[in-house]
Amino acid sequence: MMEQRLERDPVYDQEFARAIQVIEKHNDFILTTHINPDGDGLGCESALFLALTGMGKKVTVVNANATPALYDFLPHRDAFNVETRHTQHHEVAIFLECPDEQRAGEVIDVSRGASHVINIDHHVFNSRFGTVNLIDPTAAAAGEQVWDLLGGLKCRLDNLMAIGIYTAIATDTGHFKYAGVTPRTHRIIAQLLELGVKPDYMNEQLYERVPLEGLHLLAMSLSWVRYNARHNVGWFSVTQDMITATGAKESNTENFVNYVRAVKGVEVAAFFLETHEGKTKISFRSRGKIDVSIIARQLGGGGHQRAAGVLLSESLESAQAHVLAEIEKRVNGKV
Ligand SMILES: [Mn+2]
Repeated sequence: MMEQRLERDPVYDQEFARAIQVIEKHNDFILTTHINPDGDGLGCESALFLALTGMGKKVTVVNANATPALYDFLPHRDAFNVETRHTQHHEVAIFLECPDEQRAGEVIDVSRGASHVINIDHHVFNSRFGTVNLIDPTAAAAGEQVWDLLGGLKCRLDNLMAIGIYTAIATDTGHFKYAGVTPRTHRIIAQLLELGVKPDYMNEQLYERVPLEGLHLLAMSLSWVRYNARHNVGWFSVTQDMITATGAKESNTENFVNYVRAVKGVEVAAFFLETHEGKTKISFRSRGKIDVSIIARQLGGGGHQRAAGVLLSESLESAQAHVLAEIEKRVNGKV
């Protein structure tokens, strides 16, 4: 499979200028990101919250799910509300990393919840549901786009905003290792360091606060890794029984899948989490040849070429059977 050719939206600069105008002219904002929020969406929310409130604006942050404990160091995460449906109207809604409005859950009704909708995303496929659409698949993280936006606004950039943006970029790039990383990424990181962000502090917050229960869960689940006959697809699962046995949390499984992608010869890794609601959450990782976002989208999820996911309303066994068959078809060239 060919690498997707990534291009910035040709009208990006005009849309960027419109976004600045809309933000400067209005005072009442709501921010949201996709369901099961990650470091990119949450880091952007943290930085934007600080920037906009610093400009004297009223800012409400609402996500469909709670902030994972991993991100409890983010400045102003206490301002992140969890609501299934927010009914209050705001002048401007800013969506972070949502290829379509449904990815945010049903938090905001796009047609009624706000007069202006600013859609900031770096996915290749985006439905352009905003009244302003900042779509840039050449950005390694939405954090790069938000950093540009903050630069265009009349606001003072500070260390706390820089922590949010650093978190966004670091987590979306596997700590500056993935193919999406560009000279621009490192130029932005240089600016964040100039604002006082400490790389060792960020590393400790993001990767060195693993709860012991989480480590036990990792060990238990990794002992059950399976591979296909060609050894180019690897998968494993976490069941509710394993979570009970170890005392870990579902959120501790974030990034488990990367351990299997790291195995020599593995092109696609899949991780299946049996959720407490009896659903199955699947994370896909690819080494690059296979576009796992296609597999995820076909199942109703989304993501990027090398990292994607989906939540299925079916049991672990049932999900594994057909998802693995789908991966096998893609990897071994039957499609
Ligand atoms: Mn992202």
